[in-house]
Amino acid sequence: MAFLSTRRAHAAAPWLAGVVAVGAGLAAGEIAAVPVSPDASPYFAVGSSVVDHSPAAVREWAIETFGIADKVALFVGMGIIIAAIAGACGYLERRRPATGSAIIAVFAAVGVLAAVNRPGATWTYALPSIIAGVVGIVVLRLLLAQLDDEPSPIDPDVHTEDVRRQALSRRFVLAAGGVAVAAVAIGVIGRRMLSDAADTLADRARILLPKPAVPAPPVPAGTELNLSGATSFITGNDDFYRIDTALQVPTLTTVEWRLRIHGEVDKEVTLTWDDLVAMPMTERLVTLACVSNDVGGDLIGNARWLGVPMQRVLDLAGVRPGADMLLSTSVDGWTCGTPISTITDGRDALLAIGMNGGPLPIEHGYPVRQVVPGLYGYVSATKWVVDWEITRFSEAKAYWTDRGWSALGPIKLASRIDRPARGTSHPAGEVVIAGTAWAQHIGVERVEVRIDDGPWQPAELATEYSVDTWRQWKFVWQADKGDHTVTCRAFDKQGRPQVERYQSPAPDGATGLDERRYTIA
Ligand SMILES: Nc1nc2c(c(=O)[nH]1)N[C@H]1C(S)=C(S)[C@@H](COP(=O)(O)O)O[C@H]1N2
Ligand SMILES: [Mo]
Repeated sequence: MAFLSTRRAHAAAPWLAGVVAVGAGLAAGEIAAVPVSPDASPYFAVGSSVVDHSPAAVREWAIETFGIADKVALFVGMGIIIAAIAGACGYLERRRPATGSAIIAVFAAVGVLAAVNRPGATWTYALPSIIAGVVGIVVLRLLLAQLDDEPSPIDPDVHTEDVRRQALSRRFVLAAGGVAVAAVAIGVIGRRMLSDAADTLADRARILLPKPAVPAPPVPAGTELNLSGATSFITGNDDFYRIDTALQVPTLTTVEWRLRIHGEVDKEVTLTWDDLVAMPMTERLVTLACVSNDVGGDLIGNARWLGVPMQRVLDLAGVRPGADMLLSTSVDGWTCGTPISTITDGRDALLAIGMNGGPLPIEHGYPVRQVVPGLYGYVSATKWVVDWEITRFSEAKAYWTDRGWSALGPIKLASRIDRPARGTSHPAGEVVIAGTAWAQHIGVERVEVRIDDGPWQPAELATEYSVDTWRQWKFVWQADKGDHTVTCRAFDKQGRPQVERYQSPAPDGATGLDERRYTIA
């Protein structure tokens, strides 16, 4: 404390407050960038923009002078400049309140601009810089407030002044020191997570997927009805629903990835990425649905998956007789119990590495996940999968079955209205209703539509792609004036109709019919 009990130290306090506050803001920016993207970190977004926009001559000079350490030099240089300006912010804020805050706000705005202009950026890239700015300003004001109680120099009681100044100094030092320690800790953690994410992104950009030995059959004309507002037959990666328990998307590279197969097997096997990609690949279109998908919901998507048949991988280890469950675990510890019969009965259960022509997106399980046609995701679709234990349903439970959901989760027969949008108005006459229906691994036989309490009428079905993909349908309605309710129902190829009685998703998937209300004017 002693160093702050002198006048000079007091003069330095606002500078220190500025540096600590801006440091805290930058640390907050790092941690806030973690759920967004490594490119959204204000510090690195600005640094990268400087690199991208500096003239070639400057870049060459930097490379000549600093060699391969040119980027390190840039970030260290930026750090020194930022620290100097940050100190000045503290000084200015102390002399004329709000001036330092204004400069920090300008900094934050520069961060926002740099971040939203990174390749592939979305508006969420702005958030870390905004958070950094807010934290910087709030911390600066709080720290300077610790100095504000300082007694006036004309205080007649010199002795008291010394005592109060001592106490004040201690408070300021404790606050500034505490914030600085927290900022460094948070900044380091944030940076670690961001560089892990950056490693995974780089790994994903580098890998080449093998060509399928067994390609997916082409999508025939007529599978896609091409009606505006209807769901497309293949769901793009960005539109594909995402469900998992991961607060932080696991970051795993193909170099780190292993799949250990153990339990009731003839021999334990550990597979590397190279082992996996050396096996013949199968490509399939499979519709994946979440058990939490309510009637009319959108937690379902159809994608082109590339992977090794799970049966072949099981065969490497050899399943012992009596075992009936594959208990798979993700790198972040989520577990899933899949009936071994659904892997060995000839359906296209895949240990997938590709989605819609590229590597798996990181949030969809990079580098390796499971896809089993016919089963809800919670019992089949482990993302970031790293461990397979061969066991029995009588012995093991998995993440969701431990929380009351059914051990078995075949996807229920369902249909959905996709257009026109719910609650819209239309002129009397022809209204084209369209939707999707799915009877996974069985196939959709028929879809019917009912207007109000009228009779069930057949809808026109799109061409079937396979029993493992959803099927589009449409119904041309001659609508007359009034408020109407349109309902749909599907039948599967075993002749079973959709269950009409409503049941909520827990414990084994929703039932009930999708209906929509429209006004015909
Ligand atoms: N590691 C992991 N895998 C998981 C889950 C999870 O929470 N963790 N959720 C499952 C559930 S409930 C579903 S519906 C699917 C969703 O896959 P998607 O996010 O690629 O659409 O992933 C499955 N795989
Ligand atoms: Mo799910």
